Amino acid sequence: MKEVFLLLGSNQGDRENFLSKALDMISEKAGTILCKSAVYETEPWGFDDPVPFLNQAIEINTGFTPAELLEQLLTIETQLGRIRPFDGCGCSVPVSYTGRTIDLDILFYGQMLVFTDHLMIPHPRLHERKFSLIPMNEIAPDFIHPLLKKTISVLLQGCADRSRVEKVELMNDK
Ligand code: PH2
Ligand code: MG
Ligand code: MG
Repeated sequence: MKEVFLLLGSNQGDRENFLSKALDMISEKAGTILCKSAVYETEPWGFDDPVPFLNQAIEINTGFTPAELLEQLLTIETQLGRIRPFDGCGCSVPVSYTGRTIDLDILFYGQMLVFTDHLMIPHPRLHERKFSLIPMNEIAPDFIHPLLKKTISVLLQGCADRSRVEKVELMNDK
C-alpha cells in the first residue's frame, strides 16, 4: 500500500538523532520509505514549550493494515524513549500536549478512512497545522484529502495557522 504518509516530530533531547533513528526503524519495522520531506523547525502548536519541534513528512509503502502500522509505530516510539503521560495511543487526544522525544503519526493511509477509539485517519487536525501541511506539501502537493476533498496545496493556502515553520539544514542529512 502506497500513499501512506507519516509525520515525524521531536522536541526533546537530540531531536535530529531521534528523527534519524526513527527513519531507520520505520524502514526496518513499518515499510519502505518512498519519499521524505526536508526537516522543518516548527513552533510548538497547541501548547507552550521553549523547545521547538523538528518535523518531517514521509511517504511509505507498507504491507501493514492501519491498526498494525499504528502498533509498529507505537513500538518504535517506546523504543526511542517516548513516555506517554496518559494512557492513550495513536491519535487519541491527550488532555494537553507535552514535549516528546519522538511522535510518529499516520496522516493518511491512501484514501482510506479510519475512525476508531484508538486511531483516526486522516489525522483529524492536520489541515489546521502548518507544521504538518508544509512538509506534506513538499512531497505530495496534489494528494487529495479523502474527507475534505481538497489537495494539500489548497489546504495549505487556506490554513490560518501563523506559527513559525522553517526548513533546516541538517549536518548529517541522509
Ligand atoms: N505535535 C503535537 C502538538 N503540537 N507542534 C509542532 N510544532 N509539531 C508537532 O509535531 C506537534 C505540535 C501533538 O502531537
Ligand atoms: Mg502528533
Ligand atoms: Mg502521535
